[in-house]
Amino acid sequence: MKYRIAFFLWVIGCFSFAQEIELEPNILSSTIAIDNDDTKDSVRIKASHVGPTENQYRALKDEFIAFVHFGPNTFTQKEWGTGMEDPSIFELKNLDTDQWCEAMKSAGMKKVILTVKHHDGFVLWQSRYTNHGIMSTGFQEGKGDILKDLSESCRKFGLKLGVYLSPADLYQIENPEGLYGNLSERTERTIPREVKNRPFENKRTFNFKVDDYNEYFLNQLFELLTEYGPIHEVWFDGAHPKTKGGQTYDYLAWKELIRTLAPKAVIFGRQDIRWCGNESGRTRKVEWNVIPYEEDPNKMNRFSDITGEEVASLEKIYQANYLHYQPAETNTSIREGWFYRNDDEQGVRSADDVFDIYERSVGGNSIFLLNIPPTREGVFGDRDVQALKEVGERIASTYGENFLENSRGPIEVLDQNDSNYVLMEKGEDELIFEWDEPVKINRIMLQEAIRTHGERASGIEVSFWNNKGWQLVSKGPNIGYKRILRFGEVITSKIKIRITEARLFPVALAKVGAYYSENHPPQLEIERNLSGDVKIGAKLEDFGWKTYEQDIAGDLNKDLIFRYTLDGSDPIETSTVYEKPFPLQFGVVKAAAFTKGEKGPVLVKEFGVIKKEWKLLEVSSQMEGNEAEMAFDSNNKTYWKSSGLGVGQFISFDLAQEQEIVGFTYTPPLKDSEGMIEEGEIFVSKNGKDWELVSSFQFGNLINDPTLRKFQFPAPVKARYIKLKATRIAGNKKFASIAEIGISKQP
Ligand code: FUL
Repeated sequence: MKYRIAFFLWVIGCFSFAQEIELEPNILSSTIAIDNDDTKDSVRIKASHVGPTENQYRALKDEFIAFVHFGPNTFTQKEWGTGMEDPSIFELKNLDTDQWCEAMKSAGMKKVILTVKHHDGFVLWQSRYTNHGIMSTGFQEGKGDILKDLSESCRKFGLKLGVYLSPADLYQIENPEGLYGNLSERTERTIPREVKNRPFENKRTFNFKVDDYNEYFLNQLFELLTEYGPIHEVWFDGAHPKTKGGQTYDYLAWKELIRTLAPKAVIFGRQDIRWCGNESGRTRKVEWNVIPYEEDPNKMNRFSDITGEEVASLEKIYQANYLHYQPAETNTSIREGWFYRNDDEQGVRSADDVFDIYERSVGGNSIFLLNIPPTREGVFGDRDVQALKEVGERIASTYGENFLENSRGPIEVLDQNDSNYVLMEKGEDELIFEWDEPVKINRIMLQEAIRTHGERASGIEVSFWNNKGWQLVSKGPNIGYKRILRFGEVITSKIKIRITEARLFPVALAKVGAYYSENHPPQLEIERNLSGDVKIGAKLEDFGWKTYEQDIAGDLNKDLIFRYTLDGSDPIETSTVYEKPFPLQFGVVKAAAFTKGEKGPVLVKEFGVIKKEWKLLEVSSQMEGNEAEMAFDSNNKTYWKSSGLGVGQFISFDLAQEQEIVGFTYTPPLKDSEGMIEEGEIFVSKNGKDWELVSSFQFGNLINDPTLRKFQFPAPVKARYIKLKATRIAGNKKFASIAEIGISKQP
């Protein structure tokens, strides 16, 4: 029953006022309308009374879930199909959905969403309503059903199941009898449409006034939601490679069907769950899940993507007509691409990277949806399986032990019951936890009681007791479902959590945890730019698809320090700390990463003379986009490539001044094995005209190991001009190429 409550609001400045609004205390609504006479303060109060539905809450609690993109694209190695693919290209011979589930379970995932139909329109289940799918392939003589196998494996492994059913449908657009945009009338239709000899066990029927494509879509939804066990998420993608005939979607009819047949399912891309706005796994710095709407989202038929950084700040919600609870799903792929292509060129994210995204997304008030695309053999690839396993181990080893459980602190936030909470009033906004023995921690996790009090905290601080006083270790912008704060390791016997600001007090804290994440010093990368400045950093993984910011040396491991030497000795605990790029004429840099008590591998890098003033003298030939200057631009990724046949090709350049040199280095292009110089000759000159052969050289195994090679001259020589001529190309390939050439001097 509703009753009136008075909220006494303290407004910035020194006056207060009271306002009465009708809200049910502690029974939240997932949508609240803003009225004409609402003020900024009453809007803030309303925003603090918007909370998740039971389904949304369960979806949030799943935290880490899987996406599986599988279909004709897996075989054509494309990201988007055309809809014109012959189903026989889907040459699946074996399928092991148990292996998928085992790998997902090992990562700690709770749900899996399969692309039962991607934009190409090919279906992975035995639909009664199309032949464009698994039924027209050789897989199990056309009798196979990937969703059925997956649903059985999910039951076996205790995973929830979801379906991605693409509204865009190229097969239905392109084929002459296709239903998409065929300009058919909206008439009364009964769902499911009967199909001879294919009765449904579920006898429910629905009547909707819809056109052909919407009927097709509803019929397929009916199959998916009644014949594969409980479905926990229905994923509607917003992308459309093509549209036709002004086709619209009767989402309100789809929704009625879903709510009836899958009462536990959340709907993605419509009002239940929203896209995070990118595909790279990035979570906004502040993610509020109370979203401003112009219209009532419960009645809307069309939803636009919510993108940009500021989507639900106070300024935005003050302008809303409706406030609606809608958590974000942070989505990305473990591979470079949503579909599997191959194992040699397609990169796989490291466990470090996935764990970083996990902590930011789950610990940033959102759900983490990670895609793992199966191979053409119907399994998850080895590298993917390994990364998932490592991530699971990392999550379990970090979050498996909550040090606060052995502390003295309020039981309401320490027990396993998320209905218990501590109310933190303004002015009484601190919680203190104490241990008998000091503990070592570098993560704090906080959760608000969003089901009863919504998301309110808008400023949090964590401090630890350093035996003299309180020392601040971390701040956060909000909490909501969950906030994970990461900081450098502290050893302490007391911590304090403070709510510094809130959209409304009291803030209800449901859970607090303190954890330790074991970090290992990473491998390093040392680079020098054209001007001679040396930069040392953690080696970024070679993942070239939609990365956001790989953060191995940042937030993920706040204790990381890089130390280096320039005298040839190995870096130790007291060596120079790397703080910013430093100039180096030439010489050897040795560096290693240190975290508390551990030293990473030592990286040694030798630099020749600075190339800033070098000039090209002559080149035998060059390809457009692979010009000769790229051979000495201090960038390994760009390279010179001849346009003429490799043997006999040469490049010569001016070092800007005469100097004594002792050798040279050759780096072949990393990703182009076309012109690796296996044998050649080096000449020097003092005037750029008369050349003297210094030596011939030879490098082996370049194609398999395309890394820097070093050549020492028989004796030091004085030179201003250098010429390198290729006399043999690795693998007898066509051209000659150089990613980087360096000139060495006597240290
Ligand atoms: C996008 C699609 O176009 C991609 O192929 C993929 O399915 C991704 C999850 O959503 O909109």
